Amino acid sequence: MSNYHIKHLEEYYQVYRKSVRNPEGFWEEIAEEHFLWRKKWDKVLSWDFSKPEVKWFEGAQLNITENCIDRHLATRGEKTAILFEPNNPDEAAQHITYNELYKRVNKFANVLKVQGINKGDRVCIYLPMIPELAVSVLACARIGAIHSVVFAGFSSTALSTRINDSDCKMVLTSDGSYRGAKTIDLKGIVDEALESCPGVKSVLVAKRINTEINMVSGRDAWLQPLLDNASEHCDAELMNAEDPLFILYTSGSTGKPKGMVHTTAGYMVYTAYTFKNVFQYRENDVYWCTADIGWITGHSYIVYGPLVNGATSVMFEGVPSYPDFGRFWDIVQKHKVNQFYTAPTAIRALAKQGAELVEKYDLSSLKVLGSVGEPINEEAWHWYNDNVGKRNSPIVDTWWQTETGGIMISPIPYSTPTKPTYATLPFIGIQPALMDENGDELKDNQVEGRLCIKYPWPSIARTIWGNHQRYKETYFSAYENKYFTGDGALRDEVGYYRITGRVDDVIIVSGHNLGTAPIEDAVNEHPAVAESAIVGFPHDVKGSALYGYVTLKDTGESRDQNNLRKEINQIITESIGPIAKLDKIQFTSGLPKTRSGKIMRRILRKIAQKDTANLGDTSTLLNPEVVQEIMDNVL
Ligand code: 7RM
Repeated sequence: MSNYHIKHLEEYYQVYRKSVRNPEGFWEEIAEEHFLWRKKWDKVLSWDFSKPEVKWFEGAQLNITENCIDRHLATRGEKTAILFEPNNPDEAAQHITYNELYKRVNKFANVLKVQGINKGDRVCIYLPMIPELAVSVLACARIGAIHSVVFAGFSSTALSTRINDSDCKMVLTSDGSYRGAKTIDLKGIVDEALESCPGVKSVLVAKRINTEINMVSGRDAWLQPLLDNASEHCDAELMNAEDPLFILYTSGSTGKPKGMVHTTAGYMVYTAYTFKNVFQYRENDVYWCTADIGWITGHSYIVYGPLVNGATSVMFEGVPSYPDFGRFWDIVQKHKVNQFYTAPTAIRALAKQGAELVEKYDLSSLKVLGSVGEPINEEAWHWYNDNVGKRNSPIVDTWWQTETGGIMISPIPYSTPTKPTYATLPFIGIQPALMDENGDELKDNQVEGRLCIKYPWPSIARTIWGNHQRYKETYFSAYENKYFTGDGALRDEVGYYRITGRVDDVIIVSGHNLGTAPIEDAVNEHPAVAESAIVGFPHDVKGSALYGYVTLKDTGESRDQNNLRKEINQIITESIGPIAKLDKIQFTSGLPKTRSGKIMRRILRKIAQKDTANLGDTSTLLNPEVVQEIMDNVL
């Protein structure tokens, strides 16, 4: 028996040691027992970080959709694969069984084929969180087309840049989308984008909001009639282990977005194995990840990881605030969700609304709570633990990246004792290293440095689409023979990791290296504070000084801002020390965020440094309007 399902801490340590002593033997055993291969591999791993080149399970042949769907039909055909919860709570949820998913994916795959899509072609998917999104992702994988999902909140410019970068031949979209009480004209955005995308030959349109839209003849077609005419069977294309499965764009700190390329076999093995263990998924559990499939979290932990394990995965179309801020808990109660996975930004937004909205619902089905996307600050961690988990469901703070494909540092719930704000221990097979300023590895515990990974894992992105040189420079050039994550981290006395944020967030004040996360934690302890972001700005004496942007809770009372400033600095002094006091505190109605909920400290830093000539592209932000407000009131 391999170690597919880890159930206690000693087992974790034992399996971890095995995975590090003999990575190839370890992953070979996992791969052997839990997946459907058309042909086994000739070689488990070959790698060279100096090129860089990584290959897993070379020589193997498979199709990931046979692992996600076909092989479950005999035992789980009538089990719900995707549980679709619509934006409007009065619309019925859809329980899409594995049998139905098989038919829908195969029909869709046949439509793609008829439309001239072949193995290796790129297909851009610009769809809201409706079943067609998951189905189309799998349909591409069925025929070996490379999907490039673009989050359907991105603008037409962002969309056309991504379509052109990877030469997509086709775009899949819908007439529009629901977002809370609003509708969004997705097809209009696609039309605008395609004015500058000559390579796109066809657009297939799903009906969702039933509005009149413009259809370009010879290019656009409604999806449903094509599906109605398609056969329910489509042979799965035989894919090589290292054939690309998808491209997913992630923004860099400079330059155009990077199309991270993930390949087939390693990605499948790693997302499936992490899903099983990090969420301790058991047959008949209902698992819900609130991310959008437009992000890596949705790819790996709504679609592929859960389905490879034969799980029931909830897919939610709406937003946490509609019809009110109790919606998440309403869904947990309604579908008896067992594992719930969300982002710190959502937790903070819900915490701001108070605990009453949580208490109305029965959340007793919950067994595991997940967090991803940003460092989870101490206050949010406790709020989540106390009010959602009732101190009864372990929180898995999962650190990973688009580039890593799967979860890299995380507790294993019910095994690893958790610690607020710590992602805790490396997952099985992951070999982290903390590096100092001179490029040397810090080997002890109780150190802080830049986080690297020393050894390949199966789901590492293999390249940046069309730009291998940039891939090498971004990830493999800072430290010899190591993958550099771009994050800072500290390791405590027992070897637990805490991610302190992107390293460009590290601020050196009077020679002291300060991570922003712990200071933000202190600021957020103030009862009137909802959220905060801290950046550095140049200072004559200290080199850098700290600038805090703070949003307040909507408590109705107006407070004297100077008193608030004093109180906030008093808390910082008590919890970190006077060195970390903020020189400037600006109160603002919101913080600029990416559409996946990460605070854009880069913009805040430029404003604090009065360097606003070069703010870069703010159009892809969730709330570009706050940028002007913040600039107008800068201190
Ligand atoms: C999964 C995802 C990656 C960046 C990463 C970090 C930050 C993600 C955590 C986190 C602290 C976490 N992919 N990050 N998870 N920081 N604790 N648990 O978010 O490509 O969109 O972002 O997100 O800075 O480098 S991503």
